[in-house]
Amino acid sequence: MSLTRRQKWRIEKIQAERIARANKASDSSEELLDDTVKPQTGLVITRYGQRLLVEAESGELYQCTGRRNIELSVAGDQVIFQTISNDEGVVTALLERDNQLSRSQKLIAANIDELWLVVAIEPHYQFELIDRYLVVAENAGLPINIVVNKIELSTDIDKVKRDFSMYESAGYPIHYLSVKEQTNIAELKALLNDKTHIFLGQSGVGKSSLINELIPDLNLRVNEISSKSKLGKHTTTNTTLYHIPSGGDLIDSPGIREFQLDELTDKEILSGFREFKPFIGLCKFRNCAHINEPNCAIKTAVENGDIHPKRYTNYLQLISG
Ligand SMILES: Nc1nc2c(ncn2[C@@H]2O[C@H](COP(=O)(O)OP(=O)(O)OP(=O)(O)O)[C@@H](O)[C@H]2O)c(=O)[nH]1
Ligand SMILES: [Mg+2]
Ligand SMILES: [Zn+2]
Repeated sequence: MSLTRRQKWRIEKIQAERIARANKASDSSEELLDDTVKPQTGLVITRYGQRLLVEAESGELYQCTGRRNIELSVAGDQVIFQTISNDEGVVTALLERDNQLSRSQKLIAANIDELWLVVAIEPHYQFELIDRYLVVAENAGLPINIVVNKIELSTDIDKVKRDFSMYESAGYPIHYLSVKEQTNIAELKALLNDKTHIFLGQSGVGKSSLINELIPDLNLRVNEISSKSKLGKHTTTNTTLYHIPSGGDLIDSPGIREFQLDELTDKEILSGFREFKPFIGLCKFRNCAHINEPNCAIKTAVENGDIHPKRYTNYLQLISG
């Protein structure tokens, strides 16, 4: 049903009134906005509820609130803000994002160049969880790497490598490392320059440990953030961006808990299996779910060895769960 011109006009009028009201009833901090203070661009370092920690181009950090009528921003966002004191400000605009990563409709971070899915020997990686993370990451359209941490705890590294061969043949670079024993840390470090990288993965796999290892003075930086925001000791409950002194940014994120599993749609799941892509649209039935249908191009690809059989069973498991 299309809207009549009159309906459209009404909707626009209501929206304009809402925005005007939101501007009027703005935060008390906003009333402190001084027209003589020049707006500047900033980078969102982290978000605590409704508050943002914003870094000015000078490197100074400001605790900010956002104007009510602008979309909430997250780590990695570029914003326009105005200072209201020597460590506080108000965000007045959100700049356009290159990309954004969300889970269950909740925004995690923005303007990311590469995603690193971290798994470990302990807590032991689970394929279903890996595939869920990959589906989320693929749907954000980001380049993805897989890190297998704590390899020194493995008694059968060949088995681990066999387990990850299906991800390798799907095109994901796999990095085996141990933060504890410094295995392959230098190699990883060399891959992280001059871009924004996000570390994602189950709680306890060592994302923060790895970031600490990659940024030697991070403890300083963590203290700096927590003393500024006055929110006590840093724990990974907030997605936070850190600068590598030699260039590049790392975003640490909290690991998910069981009850936070994403509700994935069949469409998202299908586009989350990147090696299926060349075969989609080639099945006999246009609405093929690639389960029991005859002449299914995905199943044929599995039989021909173009898709790893374990990846296909993982797909079936996700789609039926
Ligand atoms: N044995 C071993 N333990 C490690 C290694 N890397 C990290 N750990 C330990 O794993 C535990 C969890 O590490 P964290 O860095 O807090 O894990 P995280 O992924 O940031 O977890 P969340 O913040 O809860 O999502 C800590 O006790 C680390 O010391 C490793 O290579 N080997
Ligand atoms: Mg952590
Ligand atoms: Zn099919």
